[in-house]
Amino acid sequence: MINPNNHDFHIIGHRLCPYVQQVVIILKELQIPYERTDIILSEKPDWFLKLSPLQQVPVLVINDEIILFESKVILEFLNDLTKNTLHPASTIDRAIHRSWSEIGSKILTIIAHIIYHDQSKSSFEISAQKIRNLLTLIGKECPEYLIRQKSALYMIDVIFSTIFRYLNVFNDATGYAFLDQDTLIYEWQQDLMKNQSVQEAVPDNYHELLAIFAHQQNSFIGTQISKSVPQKPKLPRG
Ligand SMILES: N[C@@H](CCC(=O)N[C@@H](CS)C(=O)NCC(=O)O)C(=O)O
Repeated sequence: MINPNNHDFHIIGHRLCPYVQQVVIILKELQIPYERTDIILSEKPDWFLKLSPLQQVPVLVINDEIILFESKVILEFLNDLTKNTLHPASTIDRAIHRSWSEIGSKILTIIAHIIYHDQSKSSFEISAQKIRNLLTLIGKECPEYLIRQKSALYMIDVIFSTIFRYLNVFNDATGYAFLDQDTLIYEWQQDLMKNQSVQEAVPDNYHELLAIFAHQQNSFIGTQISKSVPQKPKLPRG
């Protein structure tokens, strides 16, 4: 069994990537020491192209020799290291938990569509409505104990915290209500975003960086987020 305190963990990421955030949140939650290197996705360095089989982040490098890729695999590895503390205890609950986490993966795919492809307000709204519908479904069908406040973060919390971070920015920029207040999901969002590991998984200027990144994709949301950032910053490409 790998003891994280006796091994070097090095995460290769990108400042905004939600999948990288998930790994970083778990590393922080579990107090596993790690080193982090962020790359620019549009200018991937040669060492990264050689290292990452799918040329995507996150990649976890252990002891400069073992390469793990795909966020779910890395998260499950970290969970195994810590004796399954990121999932509920019973087998059936774990399966239910994983099923609902897949809705989170689906929402992240729609968010990527919004950032990269939705060029008009109407196409943004079609995608936003799909997210709203999925969140409403979770509020109705997902067992409450999976998302009610618990003593520690579960994997499902980690996945959804990265979603809620985006939705907060999208809401500020467009006024679109992805969630209704006074609902369980709304409370869940509020609780998760207060979490220190969730807050620290992105740079302090996340909002500005996301504005620049999304603007570079020529999408509707990019323009809206740029307008909502108080001062147009001059920051490096990301
Ligand atoms: N299924 C992958 C998805 C990771 C992913 O999409 N990463 C994006 C950044 S958020 C990436 O590296 N994209 C490569 C690129 O934009 O060239 C995982 O879960 O690790």
